[in-house]
Amino acid sequence: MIDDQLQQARQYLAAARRVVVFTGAGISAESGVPTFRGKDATWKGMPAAVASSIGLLEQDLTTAWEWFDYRRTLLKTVVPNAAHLAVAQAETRFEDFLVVTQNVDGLHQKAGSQRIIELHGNIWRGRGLRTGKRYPLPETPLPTLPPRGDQDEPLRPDVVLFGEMLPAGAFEEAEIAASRCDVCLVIGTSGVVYPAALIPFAARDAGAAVIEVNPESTDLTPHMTLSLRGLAGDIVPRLFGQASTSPGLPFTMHTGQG
Ligand code: BV8
Repeated sequence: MIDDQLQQARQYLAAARRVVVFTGAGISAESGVPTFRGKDATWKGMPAAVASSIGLLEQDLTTAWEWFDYRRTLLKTVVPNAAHLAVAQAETRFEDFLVVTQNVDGLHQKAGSQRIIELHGNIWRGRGLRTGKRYPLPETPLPTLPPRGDQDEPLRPDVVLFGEMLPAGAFEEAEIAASRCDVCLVIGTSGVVYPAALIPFAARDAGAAVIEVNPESTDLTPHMTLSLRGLAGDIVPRLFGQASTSPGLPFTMHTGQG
């Protein structure tokens, strides 16, 4: 079953020029990053979606930072897994290849991916509450909460919180790329957070093959061209012909050069 589906998925990729890879927390699970719906998706009794809400940030900036610095300490030692690496290595094999991620962990960059849209921001950056100026914040734990920028300006995490809009242009650029791609891979997402979850639909509605990789079925599954059951770290490398188990399928990627 999985091998037939993998074969089909590889054929879609072999014929593709433009690819969008849409990822969620599940692609980082094998690196040890907790998912949002996993068993430990609460903090100090608060559901992650509340701890990551604009409401908490406006009410209590310090507690909001305690939540994000707690996650930064968890992320300090994690490294990209085979799925992140396979995605990064596949980038140059296609005429157009774009990673659209909901993750704020920065693991796609660490794996070497170049073209990335971080729909929900990045946990390793801060942003001036007043000026909106961005600051890299590589150190964790942070010496002071909230961290400060120039003129002692308090900073906030440079992530998109529940109840606030996505960074201008990010969603639109991702939606355009999805509507132009031949294949959209949907890796490790439950597809419940909007407007991000509209990206796979934009690809499907434009006629692309939409291929899900997830150990469980999701709200997106009924709308997928193919839904491959399994872990990203196992399936994604095989999708791109690394460690392929099926002989005889000449694995040439379309690079647009005839
Ligand atoms: C907004 C950054 C305008 C912070 C995040 C329409 C309908 C319903 C609700 C809404 C709607 N429109 C807006 C809303 C409200 C809300 C929303 O979508 N709520 C949901 C919960 C119902 N959306 C918003 O607030 C958005 N803003 O709409 O602004 C507006 C403004 C005011 C009022 C209304 C509208 C902003 C949303 C962004 C929030 N920020 N992250 C942070 O990281 O803390 S979202 C965050 O949660 C992640 O970035 C990600 O997007 C989401 C988690 O989802 P997943 O990544 O999919 O992870 P999850 O744990 O759910 O699933 C993991 C999957 O992986 C599972 O399926 C599992 O089976 C699989 N898996 C596990 N292991 C593996 C695996 N897969 C492969 N391999 C494995 N090894």
